[in-house]
Parts: sequence; C-alpha cells; structure tokens
Amino acid sequence: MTKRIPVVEKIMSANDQIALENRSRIDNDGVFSINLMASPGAGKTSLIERMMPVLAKSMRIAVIDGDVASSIDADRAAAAGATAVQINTGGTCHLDAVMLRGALDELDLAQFDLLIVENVGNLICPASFKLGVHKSILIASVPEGDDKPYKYPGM
Ligand SMILES: Nc1nc2c(ncn2[C@@H]2O[C@H](COP(=O)(O)OP(=O)(O)O)[C@@H](O)[C@H]2O)c(=O)[nH]1
Ligand SMILES: [Mg+2]
Repeated sequence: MTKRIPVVEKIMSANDQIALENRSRIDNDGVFSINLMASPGAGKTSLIERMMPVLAKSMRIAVIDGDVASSIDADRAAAAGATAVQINTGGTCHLDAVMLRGALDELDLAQFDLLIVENVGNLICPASFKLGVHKSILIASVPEGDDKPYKYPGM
C-alpha cells in the first residue's frame, strides 16, 4: 500500500498562519496593503514610480520589493519618494509570508497609510503564497500576449 503524505498542505498552512499574523499587524496599524504581481518587465516598478507623485500628496507610502537579487527596485521606489525595503529571495521565485514578516520588521507600519508589496516577477509561484495583504493586483502586459490570464489561472 502506498501512503500519501500531504507535505504541501502543511507547508501552506504554516504560511497561511503567518500571513494571518502579518494581516493583524497591518490592520492594527491601519494600513491598506496590496500585493502587486506580474511577470518580469511588465511594469510593476514603473507603475509604483508613476503613482508615487500622485498618491504621496494624500498618503504616506511604504514599498516592499521582492527580487531574487539586487536592490534596484527598492532604490527606484525610494527615489520616487517611498520608504522602501528590499527583500532578496536568493533564488526563490516568489515572496512568502515569512519573508514579508521580516520586511515588516524593518518598517514602523504606524507611520504609513498604504503598503505596496512588489512581488517577484513571475506569473506562477507568487499566486500560491498568501502574504497577509488586503488585495492582490495583477498587471497584465499586453506585449506578452492576451492569452496569459488563461494560461496562468492561479494568477
Ligand atoms: N513602453 C512601455 N514601457 C514600459 C511600460 N511599463 C514599463 N515599461 C518599461 O519596461 C521596463 C521594465 O519595467 P519595470 O517597471 O522595471 O517592470 P517590473 O519588472 O514589472 O517591475 C522598463 O524599462 C520600463 O521603462 C509601459 O507601460 N510602456
Ligand atoms: Mg520591478
């Protein structure tokens, strides 16, 4: 007889628990939070850069950027006026709740109204890991093909 071990379920439930804790922290400090997702080069950071001058007039904004390496995106968000924290995943193709928790530790959340999390550029893995934020936003980049939402339904 072959036994099945539901490892994936256990990992995900641990992530979900930490995501709930992240959500409590975010809610307690009265911050609205979004998880911005898209493939690499779709324009996530560009959107943040363009939104900053408009939104910063009425709200205080923190940005958490997830990338495999470098602080290029956090530097861009900071140059646009955000308080920015960079997460380097070291090869992992998505952010998870533990990574977000570490980044939240670097912010005084009570000082902000809006938290934008820019996830690692990828249409697959980021859709599977709850972070604890309020809303997820997908940028669908037309040059990649209008069939992509059908091919990556999780996203
Ligand atoms: N033409 C055009 N270029 C864009 C647009 N959005 C982003 N880009 C360019 O595409 C490149 C990648 O954008 P970036 O914001 O870094 O994408 P990210 O990887 O999703 O964060 C940059 O060179 C941007 O200037 C857009 O709407 N139109
Ligand atoms: Mg980016």
